Order: sequence, then C-alpha cells, then structure tokens
Amino acid sequence: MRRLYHFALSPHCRKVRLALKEKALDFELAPIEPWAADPDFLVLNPAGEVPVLVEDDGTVLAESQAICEYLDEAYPDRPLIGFDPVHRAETRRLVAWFDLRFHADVTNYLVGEKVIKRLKGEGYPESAVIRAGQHNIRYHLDYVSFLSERRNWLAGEEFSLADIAASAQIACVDYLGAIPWDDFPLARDWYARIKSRPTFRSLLADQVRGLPPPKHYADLDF
Ligand SMILES: N[C@@H](CCC(=O)N[C@@H](CS)C(=O)NCC(=O)O)C(=O)O
Repeated sequence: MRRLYHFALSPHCRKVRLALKEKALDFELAPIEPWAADPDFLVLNPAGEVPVLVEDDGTVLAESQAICEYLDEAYPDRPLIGFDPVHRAETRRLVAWFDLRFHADVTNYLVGEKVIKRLKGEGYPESAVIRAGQHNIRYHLDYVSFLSERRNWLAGEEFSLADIAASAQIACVDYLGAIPWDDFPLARDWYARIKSRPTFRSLLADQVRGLPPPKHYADLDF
C-alpha cells in the first residue's frame, strides 16, 4: 500500500494528503515527528522533513511540490496543476506563495511556536512571535479575499493545487483557532467551499496529542 509519512499539523503534508485524495489514490498514513531524527526516516529523506511518499513499488518521493508534480504527471486523470500554460504558471506561483510566504509569515510562527516548540520540549510560546503571526495573517486573508472575489477558485476558473496549498496552510492555523474569520467573509466563503469537499474530511478529523481543535474547526457551517 502507498504510504505517506506525515505530521498532522504540517501544511506541506496536508497539501500532499489533499492531492492524493483529489486524485482518488489510496494511501495509508504513517505519523512521524520528523525532529526526532529517526535514522530509518533519514534514509528515506536525508533532509529529515515530512512529507515523504513511498509508492507501492518502493519508489520514495520527498518535498511536497516534487511529490505533487510527480502525482500530476504519473496520475494525470484529475489534473491539479492547470489546464494550459498560463493556468499552470499561475497555479505554481500561488502554490509557492502559500508554501513559502504564508508558511514563513504565519504558520511557522503560530504552529511552530504553539505546537512544535512544545512537542520538541523547547519551552513556552513567546507572545511576540505569536503576535507577529496574528498580524501577518490579515494580509494573507486579504489576498485570499482579493483572489476569490475575482476568480471562481484561487488560480482561475478551476479548482487547483493553489487551493490545496492555501487551504492546507489555513487549516493548520484554524486548528489553533487563530483565524479571524468574521473580518474576512470572502475568504471564509472560499474556505467553506473547500471544507465541504469530501476530500477534506480526513483533515478535519485530525487530532494532535494534548491539543484538541476548537469546536468550529470541523464544522462545515462555521
Ligand atoms: N519544502 C518542504 C518543507 C517541508 C517542511 O518544512 N516540513 C516540516 C514540517 S511542516 C518538517 O518536516 N520539519 C522537520 C523539523 O522540524 O525538524 C516541502 O514542501 O516538503
């Protein structure tokens, strides 16, 4: 069986999980805390990072975008990276925006400080770091609102990996109850549409030890 090594609140892992689900590919999840630097895991990915996907035939893939590009090429039935060169370029631009910028500006501050620091035993969250994440998220939700007001989905008319990358980041932050949804109704409408996709269900059932999500997290009408 295809296996995905993952950490539940890793947005890059959630991105690959969603891509696999959208492509209706079967897989099992292998939870891992990558910072434990398990030697067996380092053999799979010397970078020591999740996600890592191991195909049925033993092929090992690492790095979320490399995995998603591979999935779109190897299983082209339900394309996620666009239908023409312009849509593909726009999808990739936005995927990079959320994977890198949103992650560095928001998720890394909030999930990193509130969850991963604790799991690593590195002490208590610093309020200045959390404030920075909460400040930055407003710019990103403005941008999601701007895009979703002009387009059906973030990269254009069709649902794409851009929506997956964005919702993977946002879902991790929403798990902490840190999204000011009331101030961003357009972003909320877009996220509600993603949340109601059957492919999103398993993410909404995730639980991190010692940290239950807020009630609205799994609620489709939030
Ligand atoms: N560029 C990588 C980033 C992956 C990444 O940052 N993974 C984090 C979890 S979100 C990780 O495994 N960190 C290892 C650690 O904290 O030691 C990708 O897209 O796959």
